[in-house]
Amino acid sequence: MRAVVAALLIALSAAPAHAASEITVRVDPASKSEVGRDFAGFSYEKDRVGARMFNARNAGLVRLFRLLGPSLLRIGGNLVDMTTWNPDGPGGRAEEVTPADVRELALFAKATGWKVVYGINLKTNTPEKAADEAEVAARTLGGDLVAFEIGNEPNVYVKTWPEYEALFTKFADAIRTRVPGAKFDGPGQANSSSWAEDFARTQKDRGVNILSTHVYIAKNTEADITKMLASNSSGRLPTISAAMQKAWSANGIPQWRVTEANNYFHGGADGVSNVQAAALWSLDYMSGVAARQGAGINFHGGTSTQFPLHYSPIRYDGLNPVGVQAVYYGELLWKLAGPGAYHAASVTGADAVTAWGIGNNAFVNNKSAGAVTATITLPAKARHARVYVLTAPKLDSKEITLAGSAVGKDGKFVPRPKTVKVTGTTTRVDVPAGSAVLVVSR
Ligand code: BDP
Repeated sequence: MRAVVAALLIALSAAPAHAASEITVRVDPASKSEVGRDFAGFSYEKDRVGARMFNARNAGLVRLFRLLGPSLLRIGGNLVDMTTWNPDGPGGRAEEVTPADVRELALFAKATGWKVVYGINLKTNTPEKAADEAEVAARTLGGDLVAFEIGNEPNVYVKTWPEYEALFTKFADAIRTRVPGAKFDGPGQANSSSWAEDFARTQKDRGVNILSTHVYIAKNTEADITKMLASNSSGRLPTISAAMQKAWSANGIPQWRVTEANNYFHGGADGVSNVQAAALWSLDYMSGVAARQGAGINFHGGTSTQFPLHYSPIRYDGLNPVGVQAVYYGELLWKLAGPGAYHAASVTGADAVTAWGIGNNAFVNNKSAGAVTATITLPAKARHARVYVLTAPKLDSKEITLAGSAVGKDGKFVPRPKTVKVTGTTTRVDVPAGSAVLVVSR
């Protein structure tokens, strides 16, 4: 597979345009999972709350969130365990969070329609301070608070499950005394699901509403377009998704979710994490999680004081958005199809092409070097379909458009999807090389 993709990528850089090859896509009418409105979300570092990145007056950012949402904003990251709670501080300082900062976040949630998973420091905190912050967050965010998350990727600094269970219980118990009925997500391990089953079994009756994990492909020293495009069918992502599905379904937790993810950790790599190939990668990743009945992915982004976040869906200059990039386009194409039932699909006639359906809509993700013409069988009959093409001149290009439109830093998006005929359940669409197509039927 990897060799095939590599060969195709080499061919792409030199290839003259040749005739599209014919492929067949059959979307399975049966479905085991529902894709909700909040499937494609974001994850940000906690220090952005004190820095006031999230405020309802940040008009461009509000619009960029609204275009993708309403969805779920998870606040956490490495910085959650370096940010302290100051109940008496004036606010507006990145290193601490105050009640006034939480108020700004709550107004941002209202303005965008997004809900919040609120991370609380575990590594350098006390249960009492955690509970104090949780009480203010619960009161201020109200119904927009989905869950508390305690610490970030605790398997990085806590060695064993029993040690973590004791620590989590101490913090969660303290929070429960101040916030009766508090909801939690966890265990949110980095690139592992080894505690998921224990966590689900022991916490299922203790307010856990999201069984969570974080999955990146690998460290950014490994960043590579060919490997990135192959990572959804081999490696960590499929293995961890399968384990999460198992732990979730065996224990009756309301949902399992990848609460933080992106392609390569340590901020990703320029030229890999933020180019067209990353948009196509993010689509396959979302499809893989939905196929395993996952409730969604929070793609990590924004800015960090640790390293530049090349993979960020939105690009920033300080606190202000200056544009969107690859993963945002992947999330936007995904969002244009839903919500609805997830359908697997079979593809014949091409190697590096994947496909799936949401509702009576179909995705064809062509990672190959050649254009294809796909004859698609939808789950149900329709008459017409709008066709959204997510494309760029090359797989390593940043010049991405969706249905002929870029997304502006102010959220301006003027898609011009083409209309095609659907005969019964069948339609035909052209999918350029290195592009994804969404067919929205009517
Ligand atoms: C994750 C951390 C996040 C980092 C990211 C990265 O939670 O804070 O920004 O890795 O290394 O593990 O890119």
